[in-house]
Amino acid sequence: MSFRKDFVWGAATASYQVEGAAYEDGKGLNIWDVFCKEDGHVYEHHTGDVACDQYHRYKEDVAIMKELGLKAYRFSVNWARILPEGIGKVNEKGLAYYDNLVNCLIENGIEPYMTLYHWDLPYALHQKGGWLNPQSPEWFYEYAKLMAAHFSDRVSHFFTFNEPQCTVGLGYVTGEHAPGLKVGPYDYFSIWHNVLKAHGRGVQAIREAAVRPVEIGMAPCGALYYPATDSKEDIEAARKANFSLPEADIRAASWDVAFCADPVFLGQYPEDIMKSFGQYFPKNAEKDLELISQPLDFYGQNIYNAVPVRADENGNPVRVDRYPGFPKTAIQWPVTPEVLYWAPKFLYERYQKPFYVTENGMSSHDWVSLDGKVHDASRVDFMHRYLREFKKAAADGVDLRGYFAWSLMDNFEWAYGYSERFGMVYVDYQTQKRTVKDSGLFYKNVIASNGEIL
Ligand code: GBH
Repeated sequence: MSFRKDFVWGAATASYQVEGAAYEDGKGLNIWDVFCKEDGHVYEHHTGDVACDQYHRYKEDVAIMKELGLKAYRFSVNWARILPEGIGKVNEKGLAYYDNLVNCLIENGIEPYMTLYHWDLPYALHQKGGWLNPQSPEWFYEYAKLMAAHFSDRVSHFFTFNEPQCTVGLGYVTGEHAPGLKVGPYDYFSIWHNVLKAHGRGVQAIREAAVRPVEIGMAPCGALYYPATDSKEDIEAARKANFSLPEADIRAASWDVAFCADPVFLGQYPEDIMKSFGQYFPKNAEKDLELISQPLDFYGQNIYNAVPVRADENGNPVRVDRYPGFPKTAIQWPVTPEVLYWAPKFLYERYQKPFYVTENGMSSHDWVSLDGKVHDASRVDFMHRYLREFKKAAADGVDLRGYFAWSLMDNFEWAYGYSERFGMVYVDYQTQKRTVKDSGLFYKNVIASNGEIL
């Protein structure tokens, strides 16, 4: 068996990473606007002020998507463009931008997949304590309701949060991402819980306000594991590793897949999390689990790489060292195609929902060659290898619905600024000229054959 006939081949981006127009048309500030201006956070003081200027160039970008044959575009909404203060007064020009984008996508036969939160919290809400404020789920409810009421006539797929793990783990623990804080365990678990409550309130808001039936999900990330060999024991150890805490440390907790997905899909926090950290949770947190586990329509996961594990004599997972010279991408992430077979399989088994890979891709230090083209041979090979493994998961009966390449185009890679390029389309930031890379052309053929060429 291969990919379904209606399989969704897409590409993803996020508002702060591509839009630019940071100070235009009534947009309010968000935490990244501020974070990038403070010393020491982002590579060479880069900012998303202009980024790929998609705000002004969306028509050109949609034309490229059409040329590639994309079925869907997963983009995110810059909350402060819609609600400059995060709540309250609506900025009509912000709504107009997304109206234009959504309409343009639909006119070109590309389905909009809308993410409500990809890390750009309105700064006005940060000043009220951001995700630490117990009111934050209600702020998100208001915003989500507005978005669903306005867009659900044309948008039928919504994501509440992109990678809540990074919001909390990088924004509030390591401080690598905005707002750049390093909180202690009491705040950490409150923030985590508030974000999950906000997700639940967001789902309720979308269902209440939607004018048509819509599908709602999330796009989490997390540390993933695959078996080092095909032995039963190693497979079982890998299954265990994917849903348990490797060590009782809040940094590790942030990347525990089950810490986010169990409450959201199964209505409970994992036992090992509660055992190690229960004392830090807000009082009566379990009362909110019904809210947090609002029924969802699909399971999405951003997948980049994974760690090989084997079973020890008790069947517990042990990391296996990679051999010297193991392939890695420019940003130093290992190349592990087998994750696109094992992760969908393990996640589908546990959460039993139609499955999307909501992001997958790699960075390489591409440039325009003398022939005017961009020959990103490593990315072509990466996509080929990963997608072949993904196809095996389809053959194995995992209910695969879609795949979103990260990213459509090179963009602002957070703390790395523009120094890492993840796109299938090259962006010259000096001229804003776009060039489809070899990987874009490869993906076009994958899509045209519905994966048969893999
Ligand atoms: C995604 O983040 C983002 O959604 C996107 O905006 C970004 O541009 C893109 O990927 C590329 O970075 O191995 O346990 O230490 C992915 C961020 C970074 C999340 C590594 C998991 C470490 C988990 N990922 N991280 S672990």
